[in-house]
Formats: sequence, structure tokens, C-alpha cells
Amino acid sequence: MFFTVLTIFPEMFDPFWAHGIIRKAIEEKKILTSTINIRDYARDRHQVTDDRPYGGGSGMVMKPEPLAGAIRAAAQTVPEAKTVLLTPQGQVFDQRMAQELASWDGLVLICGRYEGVDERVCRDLVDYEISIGDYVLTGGELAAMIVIDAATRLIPGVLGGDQAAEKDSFSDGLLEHAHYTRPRIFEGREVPEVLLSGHHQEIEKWRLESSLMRTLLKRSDLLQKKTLDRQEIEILKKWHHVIKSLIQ
Ligand code: 9D3
Repeated sequence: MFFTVLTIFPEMFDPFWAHGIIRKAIEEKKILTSTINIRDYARDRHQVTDDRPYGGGSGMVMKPEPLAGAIRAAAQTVPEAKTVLLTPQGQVFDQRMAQELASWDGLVLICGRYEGVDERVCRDLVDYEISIGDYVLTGGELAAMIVIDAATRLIPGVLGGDQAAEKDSFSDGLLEHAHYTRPRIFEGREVPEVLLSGHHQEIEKWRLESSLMRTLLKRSDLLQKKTLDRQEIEILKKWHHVIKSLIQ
């Protein structure tokens, strides 16, 4: 997968490429990355990338020519790449989109700044528009990092063998079960006995129950969307009985 980022702040990405799983994915050539400074494609003497909006109003708009130049330069390196504009108007990013993007050969991520991007660039040179959620950022750079981060860890071979199966845990619609590590007693609080027992089937049952109840308490919206299997329904029934007896 080839990620090309178009931004007026390419230095923001230097520490992002340099750490953890992203760094390892680059070193092992699972992903290729490059940043293009949109300012380099501004032709005027002061390399201006913004201008006042036609029709008036506050704020500035990203000029079309430098952005178009940068997009075309990116397309030269990876012709089959899709172009994605990070914008508050985009489709809200989720794990499914991350999985879809992870299967592509190349992605050109365009980081908007200012109040927005000239509409003619959006219409003619952008394949997809993505938002990372309903809150206001100062630009698309952090959003681009989030999209790259989420997609990269889904590329085959990027995570270790152990973690590979874990990939599905959000996409199966439940939150992760609780985790514990040594020491067995921390500040007087013990690790659940079953996790020390070595009974793998019992441990799996406990983990499913932990996942289900955490999802119910923290993100019941996720449970609404999910189709529950027989075992999951049994666990919820058990807790339903417990709660019923408590309130009677
Ligand atoms: C006053 C109207 N604003 C829209 C809510 C203008 C505006 C504010 C902030 C336009 C762009 C931005 C910068 N944000 C992004 O570039 C951005 C973003 C975001 O703000 N939230 C969630 N996802 C994204 S992706 C890119």
C-alpha cells in the first residue's frame, strides 16, 4: 500500500512515520509513504495556498491550482491510487472503511486547511470524502494520520501473528474483554480466578461474558446493531435474571 499525503504541514508527519507499528510497517516495506508539500505547487512568488472566498464572508479557502498540481504529481507516482479528501463534510470513518482502504494499492490523502477547499477540486479530482467524527479540527492532518494508522494495522503481515486474529474483535461488534497481567494481587485487588485456572474453554466463556457486559454498560448502541448468537443470548439472559432478582 502506498500512502501519499498532501499537506501544507508535511513536518507534522515526521514523528508519525518514525514510531511503533507504522515505523515497522515502513521498514518491512508493508507500506510506502510520502508527503507532498502543497505549497511547492503554488506558482506565485510567495507560494500562497489560500485566498478569500468569492461572495465574501470570513475565513479563507484553499486555492485550487496548487492543490490540483499536488494531486497530479501524486498520481504520477501511483496512477491507480484513489484520492481521499479529509473534510468535516465527509462520510464518517469507521472500521469497515479502514478494512476497505487497507485492500487498496494506493491512497492519496488530501489534508484541507482553512475553512475549506475550492469546490471544483473536490468535484473533479477527489474520489472520496472522509470525516473522522462530528467535532471540529484545525485541519485534515490528524485525520489523515488516523486513517493511515487504522488501515495500516489491517494490512496482512503488519501485526504479529498473535495480534492478527484480534483484528476482527471490533468488527464482530463487541468491545474487548477486560485484560489483566502480573502481579496477581495489585493494591489488594485480585485477578479473576478463572484466568489463572488454565481451563481454556472456561477462560473463553469468561472473556465473552466480559466483552458482552462491557459493551452493554459502555456502548449499548453497539449491541443494538449486532445480531446475537445463542451463547451471547444465554449470557444476557443470565444477567437479566440477576438484575430481575435485584429489583424484586
Ligand atoms: C465553520 C464551518 N466549519 C465546518 C465545521 C469550517 C471548518 C472547520 C474546520 C472547515 C474545516 C475544518 C478543519 N477540519 C478538517 O479539515 C477535518 C475534520 C474535522 O474538522 N472534523 C472531523 N474530521 C475531519 S477530517 C478533516
